[in-house]
Amino acid sequence: MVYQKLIQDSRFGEKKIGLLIDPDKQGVNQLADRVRLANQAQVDYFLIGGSLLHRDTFHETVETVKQETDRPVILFPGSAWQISDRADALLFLSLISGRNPDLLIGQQVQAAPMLDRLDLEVIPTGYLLVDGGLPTTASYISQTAPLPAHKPEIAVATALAGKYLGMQLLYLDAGSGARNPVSPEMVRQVKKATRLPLLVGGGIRTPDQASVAARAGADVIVIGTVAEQDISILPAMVQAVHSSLHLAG
Ligand code: 1GP
Repeated sequence: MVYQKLIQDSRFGEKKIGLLIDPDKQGVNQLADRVRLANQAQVDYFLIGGSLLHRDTFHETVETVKQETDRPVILFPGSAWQISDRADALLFLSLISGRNPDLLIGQQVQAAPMLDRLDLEVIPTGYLLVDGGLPTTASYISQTAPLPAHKPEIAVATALAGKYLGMQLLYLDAGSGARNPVSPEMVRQVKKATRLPLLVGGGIRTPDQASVAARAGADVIVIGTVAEQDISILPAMVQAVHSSLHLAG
């Protein structure tokens, strides 16, 4: 089970890296090569999803990634139709930083009957969008205001509310292509307050930024854009994350 592994790694302070694959961004042939490179680089997880998909390649993308890797494949759905039982788990996201009822509960109601029929691990996830210095596709499409970057206390209150609502995982996301990643101070405070497994992504472009987030308390660093632009950065990113120790506090 993916969640059990996340919990275990989090308890032992083992830092992991997830490669986000946006089904729109690459052809299937190119995708297979990229997944093989990610395997060689020792990427721990593959995440698949996007907040705005133009092309109908979602299922083909999940199938291709599953064929090419034995690492867990986790769905990170932008909407209720991004579901496939070929994946290992699905982040059942509620956008708790926003006040858009469709993304707090509407899409979830649409997805739930299908999830009930499938043999797919479902992980209740509190999803927090954080201001990354530029409007992102995620903030625009979701029609929500992101959390202010320099107000970790609001992130903490939101994350705690998610925890008390029963969410088992938190994802702090500055949004794909963010100018600034989530600050280490926000990561640190959210982790300290909730002690839930924590994914952090959005705008992480360098091994140093990945390491900073991991040391602040992120359990899984998610990268997308930087690897789309230059896949050869993966080994250095993985190495930076795997060698990071959590500076508890
Ligand atoms: C976006 O956290 C992910 O939801 C990854 O962001 O594309 O900026 O790496 P980047």
